[in-house]
Amino acid sequence: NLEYFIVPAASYLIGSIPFGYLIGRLHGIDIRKVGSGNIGATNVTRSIGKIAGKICFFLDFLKGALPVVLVNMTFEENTANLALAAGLAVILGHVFPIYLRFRGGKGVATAAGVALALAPYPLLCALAVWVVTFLTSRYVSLASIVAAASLPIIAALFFGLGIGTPFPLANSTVFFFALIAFLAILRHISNIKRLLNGTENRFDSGAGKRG
Ligand code: NKO
Repeated sequence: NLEYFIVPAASYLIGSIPFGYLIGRLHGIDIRKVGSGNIGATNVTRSIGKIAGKICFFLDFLKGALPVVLVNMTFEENTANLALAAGLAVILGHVFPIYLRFRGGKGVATAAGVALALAPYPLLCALAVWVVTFLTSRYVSLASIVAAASLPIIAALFFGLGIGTPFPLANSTVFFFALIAFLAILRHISNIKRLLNGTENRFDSGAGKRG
């Protein structure tokens, strides 16, 4: 069962590739020192521009989906546990990247990629929750927090109704979504503090504070 070591290790290294940081470097800035200081797509959009932000989101998202898709393609049976292990490892790589002294992003785009590969319908619903929350509040961070919290609930509903389960381990998947949502929300503590004291930046009103 060597794959239970190799797959998570390789996934962690893939997750560690800090696309937001690399895009910043290409533009001659250290993304960790501008805007919110986060290496995610939101801060790349805020600090560099819309196209760079979209590229960052796409690459961070793809990086999440890739290990899970590869596991499901490579291993014939019993892929469910290994796919979950790959998904967790790639998100941990993004949040605690070895190349940036373990100081990485908040794991929203990468977790969305993992979730798309594991359970596409629940992820699409969580995406809708993200869009509605963002359009009504104009806070990216709030949208990410609410969408993350909604994902395990939506997945439990879908699996409970027997819809959209391409996957044998429904209970483990719901638990897994709860775990990655908890991690993503923990990474938003500085955003939550700003939301509570009214200093969080709305998306269309300039740069955020460090944190
Ligand atoms: O710089 O602290 P900041 O204001 O940048 O950034 C806060 C932001 C950090 O996240 C990002 C990634 C941007 C993602 C945008 C679109 C995401 C759509 C995802 C929908 C489903 C989410 C499921 C999450 C499962 C844990 O928040």
